[in-house]
Amino acid sequence: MSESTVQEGRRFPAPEELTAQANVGPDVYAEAERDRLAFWEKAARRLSWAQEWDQVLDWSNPPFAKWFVGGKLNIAYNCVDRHVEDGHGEQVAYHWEGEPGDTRTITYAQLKDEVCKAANALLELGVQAGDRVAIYMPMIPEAVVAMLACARIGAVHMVVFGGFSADALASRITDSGAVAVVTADGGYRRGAPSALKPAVDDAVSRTESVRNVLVVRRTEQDVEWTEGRDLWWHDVVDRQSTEHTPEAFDAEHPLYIMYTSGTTAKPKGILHTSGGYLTQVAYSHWATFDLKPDTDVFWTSADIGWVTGHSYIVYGPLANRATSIMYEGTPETPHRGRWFEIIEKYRVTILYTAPTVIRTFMKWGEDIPAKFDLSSLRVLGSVGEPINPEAWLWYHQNIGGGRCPIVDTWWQTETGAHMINPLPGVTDLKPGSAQTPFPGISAKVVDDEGNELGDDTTGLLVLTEPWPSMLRTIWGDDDRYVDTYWSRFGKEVYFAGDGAKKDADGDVWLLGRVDDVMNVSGHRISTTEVESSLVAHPTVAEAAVVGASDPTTGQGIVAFVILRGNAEDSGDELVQQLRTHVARDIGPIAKPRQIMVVQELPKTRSGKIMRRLLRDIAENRELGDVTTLTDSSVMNLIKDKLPASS
Ligand code: 6R9
Repeated sequence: MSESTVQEGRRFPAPEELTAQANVGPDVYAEAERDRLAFWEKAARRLSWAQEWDQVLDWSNPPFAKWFVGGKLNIAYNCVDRHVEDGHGEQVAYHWEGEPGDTRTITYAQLKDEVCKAANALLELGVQAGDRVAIYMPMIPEAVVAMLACARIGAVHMVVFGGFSADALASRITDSGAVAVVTADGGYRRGAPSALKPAVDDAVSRTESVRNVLVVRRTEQDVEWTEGRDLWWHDVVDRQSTEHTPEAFDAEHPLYIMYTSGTTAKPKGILHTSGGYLTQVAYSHWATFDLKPDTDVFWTSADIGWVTGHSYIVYGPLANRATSIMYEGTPETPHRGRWFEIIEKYRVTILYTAPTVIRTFMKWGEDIPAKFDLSSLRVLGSVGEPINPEAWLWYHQNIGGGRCPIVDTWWQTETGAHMINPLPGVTDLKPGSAQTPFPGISAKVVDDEGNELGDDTTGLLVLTEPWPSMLRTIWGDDDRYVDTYWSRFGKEVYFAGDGAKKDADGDVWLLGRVDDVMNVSGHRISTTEVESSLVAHPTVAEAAVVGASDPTTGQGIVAFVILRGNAEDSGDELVQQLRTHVARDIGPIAKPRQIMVVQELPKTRSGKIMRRLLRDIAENRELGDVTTLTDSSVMNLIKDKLPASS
């Protein structure tokens, strides 16, 4: 590797050619500072409104915000129809690449027809504005069509990542009260068809609200069929009219629910609404990536089951009339150069991915990207966790050819859109730092009392002003919304749950979660959720889970379990059983990397498990302060159980 250490103060200035033509210049910060609401109002005017708002922001009842009060718009019309009306119907919306190598090209005109047909189909099934629709799909175009069809008729979509288990799907269906599920027989993963329909059958059988299951045929696997409930997408959608007149909905009409892990075992249904959400995702997509709709080919590598997919595969890019790539499968199928092949084939200009992927590419070696022509790339993005300077430099050099700015974007499911990130034609980049609050966003680093910190002092990240794409509540649980995000420092300060520091230049460095939420490959998983799953296994009495740093996935899940008195410790066999159990319960991404069977867990006198010590063990460190333990000998007991290698 050419560079292995980051030199203090090393900067990467914005490339001159980019600066000269950038969508936004340095003045944008001052403009937003002068009048934050006028700034967001101008951003909202980039959309097409059926009725203009009377008030930009109503913050009279914090933390319950209303943006663009009185305004009306249709989200799908903004993402699709208006581009067709403007004469861009022939422009490609998505170059879709299936994992086995099949491809589809979908223009804006075609997308409009498909969305209208799907909207008509949902209406025929009795889905009404405000109803929730679960979407459990592989990365195929119908997933986007289903989302937009919901938005078009004012139904609230609730996408569940296809890698989640039947249990996870069932609890989300129950919590949201979904009336329909859109799914597929399966999708392709790692070179083989992977079924989805069985999980839907299992989940729906345990819920009350679902009337219909709409199934896209993708893998042609055999599926079980429940007459009267299950319908093939091609039977119901294909025969519909391509005409559907979009109705304008209130700016605060709910658009979607996305579940995310919190500090308790019960995931939170983050609710996003329409006008403010689309305003900020569209504006941020245009500004952060310097998106030029006529020439760029944009690729967000996420799954649409995550917020990154919602905001930057679907809503942002479509609102900006981007041409995007959508890829179904994994980076190593059928070979480790697959992504680079896609970049070369479609002349991708902007790539948005996660540090965990970059680190995987690093592991595989720089000779793989070197075999492909990546010269079309001009801007690179990162999201999901802090990008270590090492990975930043590798990304910059080996994928960006040393010429592409990297925008490291800090944001959350809750924030809906980018919140802290450099702008490619403006900011002198600093590897490892997300740097600057987005124009119109106010972020601070504070101590436990809420006092602002600077000069490299570690504290908590807070957002001090509401923003258009903020979550509006937790579905069905306003109290939890207030408690989780808006109570630590009062009702007008958003507590993000991330540790951070500001350096002497005022640049923000994100330091990971401060709560019991792990970040595995950029995915949030709660320690409590995994603990609950382990304890639900008949052999386990007690479990403690920590996120230990992992060179590839950021954090890896390490579990410590105490067995029930009558359970036999069969060693490896039991550990494998437990790992599989968690994977089945929550999803493969929650499968612990390591499980250690122990006699005791380290606890404070008040009975709180000392995760810090367990993390020391999991990361092979010297133990920290053990003085608050009830019994410090338990740590020796645990250490005795460690594999000899560590
Ligand atoms: C978009 C997304 C949110 C959590 C967030 C933080 C971490 C995301 C980051 C980052 C440092 C970045 N995170 N982006 N940390 N730098 N650029 O990932 O949403 O799945 O809700 O996760 O991810 O800890 O609080 P979500």
